[in-house]
Amino acid sequence: MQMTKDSSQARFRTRTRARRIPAWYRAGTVIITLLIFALLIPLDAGTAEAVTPDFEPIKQRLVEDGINAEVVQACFADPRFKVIPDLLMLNVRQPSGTAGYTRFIEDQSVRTASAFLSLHRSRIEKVLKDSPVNPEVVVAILQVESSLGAYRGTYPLLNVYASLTLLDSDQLELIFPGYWARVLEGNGPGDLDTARNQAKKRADLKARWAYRELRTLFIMAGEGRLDPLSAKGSWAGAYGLPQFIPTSYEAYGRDGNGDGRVDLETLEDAVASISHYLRIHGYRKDRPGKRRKAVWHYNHSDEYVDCILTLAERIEILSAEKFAP
Ligand SMILES: [Ca+2]
Repeated sequence: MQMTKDSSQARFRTRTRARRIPAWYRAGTVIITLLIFALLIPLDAGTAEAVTPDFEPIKQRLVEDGINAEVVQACFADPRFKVIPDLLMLNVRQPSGTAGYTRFIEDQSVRTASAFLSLHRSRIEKVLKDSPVNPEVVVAILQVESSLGAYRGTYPLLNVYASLTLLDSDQLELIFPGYWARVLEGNGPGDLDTARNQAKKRADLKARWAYRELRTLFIMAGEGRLDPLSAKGSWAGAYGLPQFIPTSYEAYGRDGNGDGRVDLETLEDAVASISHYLRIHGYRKDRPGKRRKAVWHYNHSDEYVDCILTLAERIEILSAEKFAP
C-alpha cells in the first residue's frame, strides 16, 4: 500500500516539473522514474527479496534443550548459514504424479547397480556377514537413494532444517511473500478451505519434524560427528549414501568398517546402517511380506517398495547370469 502511494507521488512530481524543464531532462527523468517504479512493483511470489528471519526463538529453544550455546551461536553466525525459501515450498506442496522410480528398474540402472555390486561385493558381503539382509537389496537402496553415492545432495544440513523450522512461524509470509497462495495454486475455489487446512497441517508437522532433526544435528555436531554446515544433503534433509536423516543416523547408524565411528559417506558404514535398519524392521529375504514391510519403513511409498524389490531381483538375476557357465 505504501509503495503505491509513494509511486503516485513520484509520478505527480515528475509531471509538475516537466512543464518547465528541457526535453532531454524530461526524457531522462521519465526513464529514471520508470526504473524506480519497476523496482517498486512486487516481484513474483517466491522470487521477491526475502526478509532476514529472526532465529532467536529457535536458538533459545535449542539451548534450553541442552545444546551448547556457543555452538548454536557460531553455527547461526557462520556466513554459510542462510535460509533457502525454495525448500519451504518443496517440502509442503503436494507432489504431483509419480516420483519417477521407474527409471531405476530400466536396463541401464540394473547394469550400473550390478557392476557396482560386482566391484564391491567382497566389501559388502563382509559387512553383511551374519545379516538376514542380502547385498542386492542394499545396493538397490543405494542406487535409488543416492545413485550409488554419486548424488548425495547439495544443501548444507543446517540450512535445510533451520529453514524448515520456519514453516509454522509468523515470519513465513515475510520470508516468502505470497507463500500460501503459491502452495494453494491449482486448487479451485470450492477446494480452497480444505486445501489450505491440509497444507497448514502439513507445514506445522514439517516444522516440528524439522526442529527434532535440527536438535539432533546439533547433538551430532557437539560430539564432533558431523559439521552441520559442511555436511550436505537433499532438499528433504537426507544425507550420505543411504540418505538418512539425523534421527535415523542416531537410531540405526552402524560402523561397518570398524574404525569406531559411523560415517554415512563411507560404503561399509552405509551398508551396515541400511542392513541394520532393515533388520530392525523385520526384513527377511525369504519372507515376501516381511521383506516388503521393512522396505516400506525406509520410505512409505508402495512405488518405492516395488522399485527397490524389483531392482534387487533384477540385480540378482543379472549377477547370476554373469557367473553362469
Ligand atoms: Ca566407520
